[in-house]
Amino acid sequence: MTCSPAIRTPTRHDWSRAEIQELLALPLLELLWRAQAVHRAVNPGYKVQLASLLSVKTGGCEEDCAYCPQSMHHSSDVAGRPELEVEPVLARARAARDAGAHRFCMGWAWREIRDGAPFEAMLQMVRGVRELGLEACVTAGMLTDRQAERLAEAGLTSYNHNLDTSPEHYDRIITSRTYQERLETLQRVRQAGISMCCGGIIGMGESLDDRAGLLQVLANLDPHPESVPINALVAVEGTPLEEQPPVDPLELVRMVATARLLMPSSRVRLSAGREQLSREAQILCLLAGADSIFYGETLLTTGNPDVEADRELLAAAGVQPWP
Ligand code: SAM
Ligand code: DTB
Ligand code: SF4
Repeated sequence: MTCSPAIRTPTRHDWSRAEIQELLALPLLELLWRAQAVHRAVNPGYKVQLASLLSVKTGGCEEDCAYCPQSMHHSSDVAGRPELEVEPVLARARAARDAGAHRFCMGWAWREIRDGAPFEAMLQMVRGVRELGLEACVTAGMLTDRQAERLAEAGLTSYNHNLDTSPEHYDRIITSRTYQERLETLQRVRQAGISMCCGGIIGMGESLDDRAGLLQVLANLDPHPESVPINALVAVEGTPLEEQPPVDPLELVRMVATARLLMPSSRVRLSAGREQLSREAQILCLLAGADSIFYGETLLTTGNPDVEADRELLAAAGVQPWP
């Protein structure tokens, strides 16, 4: 057990599910006050990191993730967009930087990274994004030790690979790969010295116990993932989850606050689902512990608030983009 110098709360990796359930179910203001104490202590001079997302290879994915419009198993499959080449990707990264982004995240709708021309192009993209002075994050499915090493050599800051939900709920959402495979990929990322971006989604019909279960697995990773995206399901027509009711925004606030309490020094990202949130709900999420948002009109295939709305959001909250 280590102690963050900024706070007296110990950083733990032995959370029980019952403890986490208790936090998630606290009276809302009590949960917020506790989370805020940690949030303030670890983030002096609080700033929000703006991360831009770009889908490099869209759709046609072999996996059957029930939430995802890019799975070839769903009628929503958005395949058909050409895979982007290095130069246009770097042009988008430059534009994102000029608009104020500090991190550039690139997605590939793959089950796993394959060697060959597309992987060589990915490495060039990573190098190019880093040369622009941006953090670079890639999300592209499973990878081998050697691929992780090569991504690290190219300067990759972070690899995104979400656990999505609890181990128990997982099989109801994805059948084409296992939780264990997800954990092994994360281990390879760590081994290569790349920082880990790992979180999940709420609003997929999971119970409170499942939410606690996801947070338990994340918080008991040692060290904690440096980056924890918390997504609210974007229910896309044609996916098996198209009829899921929208999550109560206060549930998202609870999830963010609990993530902040469990993983004090991690960057907690308020991710998909912001388009459906009021300005006030988003500000509550920032207050609860989020210190990053996705910035730019699209996520991978779905919408995100436009840049102007996000500038106004931050101005209304009185916070600056990071650094
Ligand atoms: N194929 C890679 C993988 O699954 O790791 C990378 C791309 S995948 C689209 C990245 C993440 O986006 C998923 O792990 C999931 O958490 C999130 N995601 C995908 N569709 C979503 C949706 N409809 N709503 C919320 N989050 C979603
Ligand atoms: C993450 O957790 N959320 C982002 C990022 N990591 C790659 C992706 C959200 C995707 C939402 C659905 C879409 O736009 O296709
Ligand atoms: Fe493929 Fe990733 Fe979508 Fe799953 S979440 S279907 S792995 S692109």
